[in-house]
Amino acid sequence: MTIKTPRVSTTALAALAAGVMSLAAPSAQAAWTLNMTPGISAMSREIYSLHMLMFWWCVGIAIVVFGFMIFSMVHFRKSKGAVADQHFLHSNRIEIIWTLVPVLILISMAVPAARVLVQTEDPVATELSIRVTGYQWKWGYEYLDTGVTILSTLSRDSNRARQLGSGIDPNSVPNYLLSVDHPLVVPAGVKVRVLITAQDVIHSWWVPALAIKKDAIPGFINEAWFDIDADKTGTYRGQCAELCGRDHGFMPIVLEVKSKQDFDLWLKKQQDALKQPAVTPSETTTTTTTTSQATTPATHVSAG
Ligand SMILES: [Cu+2]
Repeated sequence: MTIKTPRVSTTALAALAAGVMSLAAPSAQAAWTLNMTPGISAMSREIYSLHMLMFWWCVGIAIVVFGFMIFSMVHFRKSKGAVADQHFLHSNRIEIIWTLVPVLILISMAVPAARVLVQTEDPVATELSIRVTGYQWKWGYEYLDTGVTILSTLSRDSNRARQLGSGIDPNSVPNYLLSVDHPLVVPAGVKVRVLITAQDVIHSWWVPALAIKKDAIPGFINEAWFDIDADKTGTYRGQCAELCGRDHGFMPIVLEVKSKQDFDLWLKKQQDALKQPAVTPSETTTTTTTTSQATTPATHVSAG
C-alpha cells in the first residue's frame, strides 16, 4: 500500500505536467482551434461575425443571469435570516421589464441573422455552376455546361492506413482521412453556385472554410454559393457531415482554389482531354479484332 500510493500519484503528476506543458507549447495551442473559422470568402466572414455576435450576446446574458442568481443565493441565504419577499413576486414593473428586455434582445439577434440568411440564399449572377453529388462513399462534381466531371474518392494512403490491422500509423499519413485522389478545383474571385444532391442516401457537403454545410438529398437539389477572395488560393478541406452509412467517415472533401486564370487553363485542359481520342477500351477491342488473325491479341489487350 505504502509503495503503491506514491507510484500512482507520480504517474498522475507526470500526466498533469505533460498536459500543462502541451497546452503551454505554442504548436499545441495552434491545434486547439475550438472556434469557427472566419473562412475564405466575404460570406463566410459575415457568418463568422454573426456567430461571434450571438456568442457575445450569450456570454453577456450568462454573466447577468448567473451573476444575479449567485449574488441572490449568497446574499439572501436563509442562514443570514433572509425572508422571502412577497411584493417582488407580483411586481408589474419587473414583469414588464423581464418581458421587454428578452424581446429586444431577440429582435437585435433576428435582424442581423435574417440579413445574413437572405444573403446566403441569393445565388444570382453566378458565373459557374457545379453539381455536387454524394455517393456511398465518394463525391461527384460536375461543372455544368462544360462536360467536365470529377469523382473524388478517399486518397490511397488514407484508405490503406484505415484498414483494420493495416499496421500503418495514421499519424504518419499526411492529412489522414482528409485527402482525396481528385480534389474539387474552383476559381477564386468568381461567384460559384453549387447544386447539392445525392444518389443513394442523405449526405451533407460541409466545407468550413466556405461556411457551407448543406444536406445532399436524393431527388432534391439544395443550392449554395461562394465567392472566394482572390488572394485565398490554396487547399481547403471538409467532410461529409451526415451519417450516411458504413464508410461515412471516409468521404472527405478537398477544395483546390486556383486563381481565375489558372482555373480557366485547368478547365480547358480537362475539356481538351475529353475531346482527344484517347485509347478507349472499344478501340482496343477494334485493334484486337483486326489483328486477331495475326494471333497477337493478348499483347494488344494488355497494352491497352
Ligand atoms: Cu456521406
